[in-house]
Amino acid sequence: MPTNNQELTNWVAEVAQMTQPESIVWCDGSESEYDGLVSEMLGAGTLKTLNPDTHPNCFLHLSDPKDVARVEHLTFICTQNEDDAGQNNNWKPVADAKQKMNDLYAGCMQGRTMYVIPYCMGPVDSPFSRCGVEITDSPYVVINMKLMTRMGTAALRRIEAEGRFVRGLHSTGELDPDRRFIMHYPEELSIMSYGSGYGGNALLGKKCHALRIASWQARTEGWLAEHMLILGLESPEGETHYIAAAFPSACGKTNLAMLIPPEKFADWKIWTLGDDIAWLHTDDQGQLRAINPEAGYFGVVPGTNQKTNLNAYDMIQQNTIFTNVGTTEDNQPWWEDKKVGSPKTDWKGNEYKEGAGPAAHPNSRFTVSATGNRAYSTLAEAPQGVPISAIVFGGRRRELAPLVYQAKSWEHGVLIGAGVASETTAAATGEVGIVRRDPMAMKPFCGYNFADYWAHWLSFAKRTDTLPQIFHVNWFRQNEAGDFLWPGFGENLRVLQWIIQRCENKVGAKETAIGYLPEGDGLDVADLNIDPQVWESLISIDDDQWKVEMDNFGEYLHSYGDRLPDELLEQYKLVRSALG
Ligand code: GTP
Ligand code: SPV
Ligand code: MN
Repeated sequence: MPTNNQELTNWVAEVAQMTQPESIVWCDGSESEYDGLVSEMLGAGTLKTLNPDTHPNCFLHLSDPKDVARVEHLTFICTQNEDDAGQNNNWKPVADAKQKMNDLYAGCMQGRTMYVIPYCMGPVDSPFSRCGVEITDSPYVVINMKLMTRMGTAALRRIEAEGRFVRGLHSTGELDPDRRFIMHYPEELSIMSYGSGYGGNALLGKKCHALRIASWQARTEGWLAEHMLILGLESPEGETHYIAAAFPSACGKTNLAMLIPPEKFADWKIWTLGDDIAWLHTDDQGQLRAINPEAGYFGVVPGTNQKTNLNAYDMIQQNTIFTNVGTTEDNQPWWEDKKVGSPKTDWKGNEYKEGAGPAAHPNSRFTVSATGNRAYSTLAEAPQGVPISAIVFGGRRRELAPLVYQAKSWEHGVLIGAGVASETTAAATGEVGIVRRDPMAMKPFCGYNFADYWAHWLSFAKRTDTLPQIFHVNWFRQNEAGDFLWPGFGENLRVLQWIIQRCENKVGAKETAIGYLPEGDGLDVADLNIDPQVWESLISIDDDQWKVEMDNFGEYLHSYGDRLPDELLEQYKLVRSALG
């Protein structure tokens, strides 16, 4: 065995005995290993080459049509006490869950290769990074992990030095939704996944490790693991502020993290640190700092075009794995709102027929190394991370939530985060467009009881008095015809500028029951020609609607019973009574 770590050696042997693979491959993370796996998959037909002239080194993978998104109803947190998982999670007793999974795993890799993938979430030389090992029988998982994480020999050396790692076992199984589970055992830092090859269910370093398991670890160790992008906003004077923002799945994180400023602000610059996950800690000066545990992007394809996200559009012209998009006549990838070309085949590999559904699945994805992004920040690899000036929560709300507002304090900001609600999207199976509560955009990803999680967030006020300001944004207000009221994308820069100006006390705001909102020309939109009435509706609140919202939110909070922190309830009462 190519490691001196006895625990890892034993575990690999145990898993092999249970799953009976034909062979075992220890992944070193090299380019040649990646190329070899790609060739094998091309030979097996599980990967197809895209047009090498227009899209060099790009490949298409089509999933089983019943395996195209996260499956929240089949995802479990397994703890000794049910209350530790909380009502925000599905729970199973540890022993029952293991029994179920071991039954599924018995002999499941017969005739297949078992890959052992050591990986590091975060820069390999950062004290804030954490390692894991994923065992899988899917070469698709290996090539995606190669692009998404620091994977291979360097990670294995760190595991050997540290002597600890998160264990993740994955098998594609039969892709039968009735034999599909994603189990987490936070008390022993392990994950078991069976029956899905889709991103969040199968790339165990991502949501399973870097959010569900890491959030648990973070609570015990005094840091935060969040569903957040990290960006740097550089002013024309060359000053950069870092912002971390949590929006639910398919609600705009990748797009914001790669934003290109509109012409009027062409001398401003956005740098991408991360597009999905942030690990936050306070340094010895009390400054909150963030690292991105990932090294690549698993991004939503539909909607990506030269106007909405030129950085992403250009990035995915080469060295990219596309999952579940359509193709054009000349074998280029195609998706809805690409604005160039037209589809010949759809995401099921059939001939595209107009009116018979989209060519690309609404949750089709690109996988690409972060180094392909021309706006990738040089500090994305910094072991100490970047200092965070502002934390932003957001959701997809066609009504109610204004374009932007600011919390009155850290504690009030935690209440705002806990109050996030958003319309469901195609990132998870189930109905789309239903508003549901999604605190801190972590409903599907918090590995423990939300009441304890909010208490953990609140506890940061006692660690330091230099915490970031907290904001809430909503890019998705619509009129009755379903048109977006705010242009979004690049124009979101204006909101980021307001946020930083508020952090520096450089612009006034109007105080309302829910927080501070823009006033006058404090948020610069004069040249956007937004109807004044529409603008007013974007930066004001409807007290009656908000009373209903807060009453619903209050019921939700109370459903957490005695574990709910008193401080959160106090904050809630302040806002509710201010609404009258
Ligand atoms: P996950 O990877 O699932 O966590 O998603 P995400 O939060 O990174 O979302 P992403 O940036 O991929 O955006 C999801 C969808 O929302 C895409 O189809 C985007 O085109 C669209 N979108 C992003 N930003 C905006 C915006 O400012 N306005 C509007 N109208 N749509 C947006
Ligand atoms: C999300 O659903 O929030 C994603 C994609 O970022 S997945 O990796 O599938 O979770
Ligand atoms: Mn996500």
